[in-house]
Amino acid sequence: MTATAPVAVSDLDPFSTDFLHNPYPAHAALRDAGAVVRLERYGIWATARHAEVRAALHDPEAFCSSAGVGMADFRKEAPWRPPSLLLEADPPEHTRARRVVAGVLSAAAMRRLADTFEAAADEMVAGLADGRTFDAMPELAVRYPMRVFSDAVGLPSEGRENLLHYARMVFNTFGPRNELFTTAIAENASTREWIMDHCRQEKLAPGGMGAEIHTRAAAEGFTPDEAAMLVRSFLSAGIDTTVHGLGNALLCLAQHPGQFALLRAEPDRARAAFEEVLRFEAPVQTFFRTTTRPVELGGTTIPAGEKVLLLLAAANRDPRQWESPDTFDISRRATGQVGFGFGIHACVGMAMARLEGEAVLTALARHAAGIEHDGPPRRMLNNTLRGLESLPLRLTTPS
Ligand code: OVM
Repeated sequence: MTATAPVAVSDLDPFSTDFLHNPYPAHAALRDAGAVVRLERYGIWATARHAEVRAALHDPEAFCSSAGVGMADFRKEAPWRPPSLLLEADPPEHTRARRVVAGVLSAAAMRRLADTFEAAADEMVAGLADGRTFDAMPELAVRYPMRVFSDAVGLPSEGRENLLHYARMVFNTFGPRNELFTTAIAENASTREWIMDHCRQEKLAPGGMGAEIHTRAAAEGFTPDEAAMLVRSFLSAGIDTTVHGLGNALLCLAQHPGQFALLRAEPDRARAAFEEVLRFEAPVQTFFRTTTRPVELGGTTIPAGEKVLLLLAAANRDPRQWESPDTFDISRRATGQVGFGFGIHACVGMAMARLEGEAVLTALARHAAGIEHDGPPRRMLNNTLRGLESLPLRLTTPS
């Protein structure tokens, strides 16, 4: 091309209350505005299309993570906590950290956890499937990962609620310094202390995944403090993501009874159904990258040192990629959804997340004849996570 194409601009704020309540119409507007859009309000770039989100995630050299994967640019402002050795790192450092954590979350490790995870889901769902009304957020979507994940990591029973407070804070801090961000970091000194304290080897039960991180990290040459930082990644990313994955699954199934009927008829669909939930209502909506050099994306050249917002949840509904993207359809092939990201930073815990999703959906298919709302769901607003605070449900029983 001889002439430079004009840059698409938008005044949308992807972190405003309205946007967070219902992002989907604005996602469509951003996708249609251009492959890459300049968000004037923040002086950043954004892409809401599947091909460009994937392309950026596929090129970690040009779209780096070490300057932070939120809006803040670590090259210009001090991060609010020491950067993650995993999430906020580039190769070759990232590669070493990833090797340690991936070893702990291997397919073999998941096979060892499967029976326990399935039994816990079965027991928990059976206890709720008696026709009474319950709030599915605290009583299932929160309770299940709080038990199985924390047990697997080897955390003590006392103080586990700190995991929820901490994750909510971490995911809010990927956004701009809006009210969600500032409130999140304001009064959480004791939560941060509890988390950092429980990253230490002495606090983690022998045989658990946390202890195994310490063993594997030492073998890779990491210091005990660095090993603790890798456990911090577990405690940051392991709970709230699955809480809202499960909550969003329950919401989708309550709102699409025909789809739950399909799942109930064939419980083997549980894994595919959970993947479709992650496509349709991605718990992690966005991540940022930072350009390391001038780089072309979707026909636009983004200069070096720029923040680029990747709207994962918008890519998951891009009609250029998906047929009837706004239809929740557990029969579709949702593989290729980018709710777990893509490339070298793709969710390292995704096998565990899928195990949890499959276990809970299988238990629902087994124990419930129907999933019915019993009051309006209430949204939890977060700069990064999409999920609910409250979800009043009733599980009807097979007659
Ligand atoms: C980390 C971390 C924190 C939040 C999310 C995440 C989705 C990772 O501390 O490494 O991945």
